[in-house]
Amino acid sequence: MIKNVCVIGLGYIGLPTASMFATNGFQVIGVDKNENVISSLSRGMVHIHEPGLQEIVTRSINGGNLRVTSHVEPADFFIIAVPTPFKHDQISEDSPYKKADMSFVVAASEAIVPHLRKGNLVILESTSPPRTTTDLVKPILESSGLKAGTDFFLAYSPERVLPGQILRELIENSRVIGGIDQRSAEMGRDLYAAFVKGEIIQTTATTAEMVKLMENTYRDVNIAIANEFSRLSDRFGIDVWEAISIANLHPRVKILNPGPGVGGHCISVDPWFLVEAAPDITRLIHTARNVNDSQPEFVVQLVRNMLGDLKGRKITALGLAYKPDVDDFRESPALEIVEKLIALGCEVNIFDPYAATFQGLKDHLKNSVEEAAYDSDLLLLLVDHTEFRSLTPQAIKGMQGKKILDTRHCLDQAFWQKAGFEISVLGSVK
Ligand code: SAJ
Repeated sequence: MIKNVCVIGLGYIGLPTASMFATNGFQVIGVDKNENVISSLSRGMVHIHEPGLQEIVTRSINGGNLRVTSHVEPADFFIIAVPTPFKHDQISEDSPYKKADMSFVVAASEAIVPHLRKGNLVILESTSPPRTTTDLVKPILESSGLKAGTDFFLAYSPERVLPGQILRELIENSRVIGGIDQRSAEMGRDLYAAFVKGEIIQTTATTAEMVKLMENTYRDVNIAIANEFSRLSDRFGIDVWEAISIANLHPRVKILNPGPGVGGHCISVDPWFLVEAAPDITRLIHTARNVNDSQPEFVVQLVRNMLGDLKGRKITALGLAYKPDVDDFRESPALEIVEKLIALGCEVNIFDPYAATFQGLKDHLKNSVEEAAYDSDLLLLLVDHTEFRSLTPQAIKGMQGKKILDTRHCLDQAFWQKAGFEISVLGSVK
């Protein structure tokens, strides 16, 4: 008999996951409380830019295996893939770290309660603080009168896919299934085996939650050290990129890239879940977050070094997304830098080829590099989108000043110097 899967949250993870199940033998109900998302998906239009996603969603909907709606419906399996942002409270002396906003997970769990039946499996995929599955989700689901591990089953399975290659990684990556008991983990393994070709590892729910947080925290700490190396290189007048490439020849060293900061909805958020859960034993993680969060201010200082007083200066910002070739602007350091420069009185013109869906900064967003560069004093490269790698002097000939600050080590410094530009690269400002 065909089984039903109800996926709650049709964002970057929920929608690709729903489509995967729909094209692998399941009947899928996709739920999102955002009416705009439901109405555009009902017309077959995907609201997210992700290679291959539009095709697989169209196939799922046209084939009758994926239906979208704004309310949870009964199913054999429930998958929660809603966001877990942090609360946007300012960090202060009384509250020195950012705190997780679990309201979407709570709302999704509560929405399942009236539909929960014996034999169901509920899986939480949203990145969550340790013990969320057992201490937050389980009691809510048990308010139905059914008992977890006896009447219904419950597991945590983190998504670990990279935006830009989500569909491939959903299939190929290894998958962790953490059950509140062994039966729950086994049921989760059997479910994901429908499309996962990578290894499926079973463990406890809390271990799986920690695995996810550890992966992203590991990357955050490593980017923080790269950013600190770039500041040290500035201090000592060397090129951090050359130093990193030489250090990385060592067989046990793999230093990541410094940059304008760490953005996105994952790496810049998840380490806070550990700091909030155990502030007394997470000094290193907390410091790494602070280092990466202060990188946009460091970039503003580099701009100041090149231009002097910033008031009234015209700046061309190339890139607004949190990383190359995505249309995701959440926690983007590029966006933060632009906002800081505007607040300091600069006239900032922005071009980002992925900004069509971006709400805001309308007066500043331009339609081409040429338009954004016209009359400007400095070109500030903030995101290494593929198309910026082939930037030419011709495209920015309308600039008034001939200054470039490349925060991503994306442009060929010698080439631009030869073309008559004063070009500085973050980490090699001599
Ligand atoms: N960044 C640097 N230097 C680097 C690498 C990245 O400054 O060397 C910056 C990027 O520009 C970006 C941010 O870090 O602003 C994060 O980008 P990313 O590509 O490192 O990661 P995400 O956030 O797109 O995806 C991560 C991935 N996690 C790991 O690589 C451990 C992905 O596998 C996860 O599924 C995803 O988080 C998630 O959803 O948690």
